[in-house]
Amino acid sequence: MAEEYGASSIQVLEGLEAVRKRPGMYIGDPNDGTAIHHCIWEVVDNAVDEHLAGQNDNVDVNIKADGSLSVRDYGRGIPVGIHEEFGISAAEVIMTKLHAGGKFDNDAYKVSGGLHGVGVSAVNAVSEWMEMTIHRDDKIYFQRYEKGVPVSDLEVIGTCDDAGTLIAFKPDLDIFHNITDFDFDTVDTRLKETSFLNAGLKITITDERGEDEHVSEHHYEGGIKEFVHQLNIRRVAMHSEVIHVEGFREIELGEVSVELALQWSDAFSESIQCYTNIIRNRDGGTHLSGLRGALTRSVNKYAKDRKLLKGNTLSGEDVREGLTAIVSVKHPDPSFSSQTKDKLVSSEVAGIVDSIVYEKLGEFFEENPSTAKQIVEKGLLASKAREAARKARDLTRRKGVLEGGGLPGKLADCQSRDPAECEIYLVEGDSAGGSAKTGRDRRIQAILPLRGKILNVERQKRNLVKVFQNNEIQTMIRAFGAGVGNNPEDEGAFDTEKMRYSRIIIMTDADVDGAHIRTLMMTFLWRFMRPAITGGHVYIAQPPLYQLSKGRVNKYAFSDDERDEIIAEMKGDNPATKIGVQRYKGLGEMNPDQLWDTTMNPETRTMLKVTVKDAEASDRMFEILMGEDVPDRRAFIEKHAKEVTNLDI
Ligand code: 0RA
Repeated sequence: MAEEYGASSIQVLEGLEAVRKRPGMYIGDPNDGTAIHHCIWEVVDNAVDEHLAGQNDNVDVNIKADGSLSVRDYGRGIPVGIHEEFGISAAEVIMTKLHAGGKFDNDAYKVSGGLHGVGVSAVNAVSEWMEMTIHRDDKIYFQRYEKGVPVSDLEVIGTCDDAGTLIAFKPDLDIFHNITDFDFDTVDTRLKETSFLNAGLKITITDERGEDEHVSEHHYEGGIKEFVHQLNIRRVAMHSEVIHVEGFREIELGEVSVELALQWSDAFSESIQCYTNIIRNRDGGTHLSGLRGALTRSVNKYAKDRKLLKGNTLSGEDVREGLTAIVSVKHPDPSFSSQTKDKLVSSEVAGIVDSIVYEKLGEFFEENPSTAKQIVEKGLLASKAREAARKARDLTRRKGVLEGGGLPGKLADCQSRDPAECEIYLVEGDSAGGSAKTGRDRRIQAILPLRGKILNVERQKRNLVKVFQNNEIQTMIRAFGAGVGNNPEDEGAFDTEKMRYSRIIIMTDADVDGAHIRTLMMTFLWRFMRPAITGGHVYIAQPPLYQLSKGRVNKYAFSDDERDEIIAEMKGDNPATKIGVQRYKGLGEMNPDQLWDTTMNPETRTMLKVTVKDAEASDRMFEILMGEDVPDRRAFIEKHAKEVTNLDI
C-alpha cells in the first residue's frame, strides 16, 4: 500500500510539473490573459457541475485585493474519504491529479467542462497557493497547496450545518506574465453567459480590489430564452415572445438533449451562438448545420403551403436575416474538431437537432400564423435586396475585367507580380498619396489614394446596391483583385488566394479625421472582405507624431513620451539647447523622403497588424460604432470616454 502511494505520488508530481512547464498546452496562453481567466472557468465549472447534478443553486466568485480569487459553491462538498487506489483523500486526488473527477461518480455527473477540461488540478499547479475548504457531514475540512503540492494534511478545522466547497487560489507570477490581473468585464461577461445557460443558477461576482466593493449578480430563471431576449434588447423584435424549443433523442451512449431559443428582429445580421455541454462552440458544427437546415425547410414549407412565395424558394441566408438564436446541446460524449472545442463534429447531432427543430418550429408556425407570415415577408425582402446586390456586384467585377486588366486609374501599381512580396497602401487624400508615390519602393509598394471619407457601409445594409456603385469602393475591389463578399459560397466572394498584394496597409493622418477614415475603411473590409482581416493581411501604418531637430540632426517621435525622451537626450547636459519640435498633423506635411524613412521603409517601419479575437464581439462593435442606433453609440462613448486621450492636447 505504502509503495503504491509512493509511485502514484511521483506520477502526480510529474503531472503538475508538466503543467508548469507547458502551461499553454493545458490552460491556454499565460501571457495574453487567456490562461489566467481560464483558471477561473475551470474552478467555476466544478460548481456548475454540482448545479447540473441538481445539488447547487449559488456560486459566489470573489476577486480579492491580493491578486487571489475564490469560488464558493453550495453543492455536496468535495468527497473527503480515503481514495482506495491512492491512499489519500479523494479531495486531494481531485486537487492534484490531472483529469481526476470522473472517477468518483457515475458517468452522467461531469457535464460541463472548461476549454480543455483539464480539471482544477491544472489550476492548482500554476497557483502560488490554493486553499480548499469543504463543508460536508457537519464538518469543515481545510487543506493548503503551494504550486500544486499539499503543505498540510486535509484537516478538520471546525463544524458547520451546511454543505459546499470554497476554493481560493493565487496565480503564480512565475507562470503568468504581462496580463496578471483578473479583468472584471471578462469575468462578468463570461459568468453572465454561464448563468444564462444554467437556468436558475445564481452567480454573484464581488470585486474587492477597488475602494468600493463592486458586486454583479446573474440569475435567470428563463435561461437561454432570457439570453435571446437580452441580446435583442436594442432591436425591434418581430414577435414579442422568444420562441423556445426543447427535445431529446436516445443514442447508444445515453441521451442527447437539445434546447433552442430564437427570435427574429429588424436587424440584418444573423447571430446564432452554439453550445455543447455549456461550452461555447465559436465555429458552430453539427448542431448549427442541423438548425440551419431545419430553419430553411420549415420556413419554406410554411410559405409554400400558404402560397406566399410565388414559385421562389427562400435561401437559408434570407431566412436567417435578423435572427438571434442560442442552441444548447447536452451530449454524453461529444467530439470536437480541436482541443479548444470550437466546433462540434459529432455527426448524429445534425439529424437530431434538425428533426426536433423542424417538428417543433412547424407547430409554432401553425399556432402563430401572423408571426410566421412576418418571418416569411422578411425573408422575401432579404431575398430581393440580395438579388439586387448580386447584380450590382457582378457589374463591378465585370467592369474590372472589361477595362483592360481592370486596374483603376488612380492606382500607382508596383512592378512585382508576386503577391507575397507586394503591398498596397490605402492613403487618405491626394496630397499624401503624392508623397507616398514618390517616396515608395515602387518595386513592391503600390499606392491607392482614396478621397476623403469613404461610404459608411454599416448604414447601407438595406441598400447594398449603393455600396457597389460607390466609386472609392469599386476602386478598392478592382485594385485588390480578389473579389468581394464574406460568404465563401457566393460566386466571386473575397478570396485571399487571389489577392494581388499580401498586405493591405491603411495609412491615414494622425488626427481625429484620420481615425474616422481608418474606421470607415475597416468597416468596409470587415463587412465585405473579412477574410483579408482574419487572414492577417490588414495593417495600420504608424506615421510619427513629431519631428525633433537639433542642427542638422532629425529624429522622429511616435508618442508624447518618446518626444520627451528624445528632447532630453538631445539636450544632454545643456538645458539651454532649444530643440525644434514639429507636430505632424497630416501625412501631407511630410516630404516623400521623410514619409519613406519614418513610415514606409519595410526595414525600419512599425505597423500594427489587425487581428480578431472574437468575431461576434467585433460584429456588435461595428454595429454600435458605425450603425444607425444613436443611443447605443452614445452609451458606448459615455462609458469609454474616460479612457480616451486626445493626441492633440
Ligand atoms: C466528486 C463527487 C461528488 C462531488 C464532487 C466531486 C464535487 C467537486 C467539486 C469541486 C468544487 N465543488 C465541488 N463539489 C462537488 C459527489 C459526492 C457525493 O455524492 O456526495
